Amino acid sequence: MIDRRTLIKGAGAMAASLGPLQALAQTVTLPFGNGERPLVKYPQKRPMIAVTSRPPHLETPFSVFNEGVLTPNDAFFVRYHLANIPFEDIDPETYTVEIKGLVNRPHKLTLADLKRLPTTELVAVNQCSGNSRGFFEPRTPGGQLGNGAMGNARWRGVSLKQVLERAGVARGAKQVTFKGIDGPVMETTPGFAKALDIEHADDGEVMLAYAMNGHDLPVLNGYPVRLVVPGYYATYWVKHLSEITVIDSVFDGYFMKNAYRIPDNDCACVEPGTTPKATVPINRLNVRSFITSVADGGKLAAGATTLQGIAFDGGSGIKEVSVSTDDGKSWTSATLGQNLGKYSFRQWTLPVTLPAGQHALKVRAIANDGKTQPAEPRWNPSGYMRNVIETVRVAAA
Ligand SMILES: Nc1nc2c(c(=O)[nH]1)N[C@H]1C(S)=C(S)[C@@H](COP(=O)(O)O)O[C@H]1N2
Ligand SMILES: [Mo]
Repeated sequence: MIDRRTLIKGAGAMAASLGPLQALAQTVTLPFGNGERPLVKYPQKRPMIAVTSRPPHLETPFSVFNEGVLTPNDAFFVRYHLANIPFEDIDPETYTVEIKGLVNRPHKLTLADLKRLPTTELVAVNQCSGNSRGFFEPRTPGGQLGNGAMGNARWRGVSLKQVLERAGVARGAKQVTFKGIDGPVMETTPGFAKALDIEHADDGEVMLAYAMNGHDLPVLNGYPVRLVVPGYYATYWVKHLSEITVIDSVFDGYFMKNAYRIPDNDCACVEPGTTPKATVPINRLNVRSFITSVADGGKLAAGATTLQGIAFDGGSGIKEVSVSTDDGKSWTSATLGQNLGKYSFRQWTLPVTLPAGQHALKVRAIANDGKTQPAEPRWNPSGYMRNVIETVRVAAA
């Protein structure tokens, strides 16, 4: 059960902390130009890498991804677009999600109503479209993120299909839009709303999640309920979900029509510095893999060592992970860890022997749909969807 007093206290502390940040003395340096970032402490979070403070935008320190295949709630990254986030108004007893528009029975669901509906659960990666943007060359505008704007959690809630069925979708439905309680500070700024095609919304996997890794969602990750869109970029995972609207057209809100769009081609890329001719809304995650057991520029003991990391894609699942310890000249298959489902991080390990000296380690994943990672980085004007084969330079001594 929700401890209401704890929450209200948490929300109050949250509101207070949204003023001046509680900056810690430590900083981290991400491996690109102007990469120095302060570590900050927010309620319910361990020290996190600060990207911006108003609204809060926090990146997960990368070493967290080596701790386990699920990202702990207190280390999960945070991103908001608009600065008016009424945390202090969130009361689990009065909170509602409204379902309206082209439905036969428009109504509001309380959190208790939602929790009475059949439960669904899955593990899925929530990754920001701009994760790793800081590595783009030439640079693109937006948060200059390292690789920590992603996380993998076990989500529990109610399928959107269930909620739509109970409301009774009327004829002519084309899309479903989603809005949270946060909004712009100035009325002229567009609100944050997203849309999915009705078939996608009704696929039985898109979820109204009220739990994450067995606990309530942290306030900053969308308490008390958020949308989970497995396999899709985080921009669709609307937090503090409060309005679901079925519409008979393609939604033309700013965050669908103008922002979060990618070049309309197979690579979602264009010649660096150029503008795409046509764009589409960003959608499925591409395949990525990382070494997590040692950081770029790190040190290892010479001799036998076991490399470890993660791989994931947009929902076909990981078929194979290969590792190179000689800058891409030769590759060896890694051992895959437990399969937590096709939307989850998949852990991998590989024992290697590294003689004393400098080594360029690389990791590459192949997904079940046959897609793999490019050897050269791809570019688009928004700095989205980086998935180049990553290189980690280490010194063995
Ligand atoms: N209500 C609300 N939901 C939102 C956003 C937002 O600004 N407001 N940003 C989206 C984007 S772009 C990202 S990357 C994810 C981040 O989810 P997280 O903060 O739980 O990590 O939330 C998504 N959902
Ligand atoms: Mo994002």
